[in-house]
Amino acid sequence: MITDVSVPSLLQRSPYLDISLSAQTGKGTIFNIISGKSYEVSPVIISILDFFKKPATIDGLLVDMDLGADQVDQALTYLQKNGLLLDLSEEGWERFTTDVIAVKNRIFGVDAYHDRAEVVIVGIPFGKGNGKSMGGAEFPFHIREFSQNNNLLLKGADFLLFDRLTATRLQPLFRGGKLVDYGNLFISANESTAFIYAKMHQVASQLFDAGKIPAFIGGDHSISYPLIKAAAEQYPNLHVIHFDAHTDTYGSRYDHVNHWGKVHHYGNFMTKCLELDNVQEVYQFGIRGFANAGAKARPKQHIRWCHQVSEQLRQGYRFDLPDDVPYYVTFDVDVLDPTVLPGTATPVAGGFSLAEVKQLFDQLLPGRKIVGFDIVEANPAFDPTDLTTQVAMEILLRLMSYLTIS
Ligand SMILES: [Mn+2]
Repeated sequence: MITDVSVPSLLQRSPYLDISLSAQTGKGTIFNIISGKSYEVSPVIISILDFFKKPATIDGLLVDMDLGADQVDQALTYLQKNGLLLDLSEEGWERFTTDVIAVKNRIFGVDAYHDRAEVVIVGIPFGKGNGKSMGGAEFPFHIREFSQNNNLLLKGADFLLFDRLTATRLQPLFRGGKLVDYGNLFISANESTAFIYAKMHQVASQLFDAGKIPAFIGGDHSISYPLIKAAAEQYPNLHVIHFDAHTDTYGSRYDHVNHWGKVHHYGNFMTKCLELDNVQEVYQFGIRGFANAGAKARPKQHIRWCHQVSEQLRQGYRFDLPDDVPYYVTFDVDVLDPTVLPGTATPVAGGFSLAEVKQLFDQLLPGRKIVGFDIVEANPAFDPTDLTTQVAMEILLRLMSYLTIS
């Protein structure tokens, strides 16, 4: 508050505002590009924002503008509360530059975000990281519509869809508001790709910091890099379980130029993850196809070929992964065979059946400390029958069933 000037706050106008002043009405309009919200304000407010174009303290403002301290106090409180003016000396000011837009058709009819939530579903409607199709951006909207159209409220009886063990594990999650739907990351067409990735990272960091388990719904696979980076900052011994037909460590001629402002893409996000010190080991399941003919594992990368895993599952082999370490799970739906899941931009023949994925989950996931997960590359543009959405929905529920909640 401005009354306490012993340590003057350093304030700056949010860089994500579109401000206009109407000569006719004399009123100003502030449009927050990040949140999509707009505010009608008096010209005084606009002058205050103008003053804070560059970082400044309020002392300067009081001298400069000849305003009453009460008036200024009110104005600054209003501007800061709405994320229009940032206090650069306050820890966590960055969170006001990002936003998640709530949705009305929340998945499974769960609550909107609140502090008691333990598992938080967040849509990341971003598809520009996939060079073949941007359709993955539609999936967070699509899966919620699917949930609503099928009246999937999952308050009780619907659990009979699943085997008893899965149903038993899911029930506590749907009680007492432990699972919430946060909405979608707000993405504006004006934003650079690098900036959008930075926002994903910020939103993920806030959730990890608050001790929540985020369940991200993509989006193409490039989104997983900022999400895993945020997880690894919170959990320095992070292990990643990666389901995919692809290793996503591919080079591209675009990597050497700043192609469309991209910092990485769907085909090399794992290269970037392996470079993170806090990512300890990465276990890849389902790798196959001609794109991987010459695949060699890098340090920390453990490739489990699809045909090899299928055979091992038949023989009842136990996969040996470390216990008592935090895991992040990234699930590219193309790990499934295209006959099971056709709706993805880069299908690869010879993938897992749904039964194999269930078996693999049951082998790998019980008792693990899963700190977050994502499901990516489901693409409604290639999914006229909704088969992909059905399967992705089942994967989402099954992954959630292994989470540890209080
Ligand atoms: Mn893939």
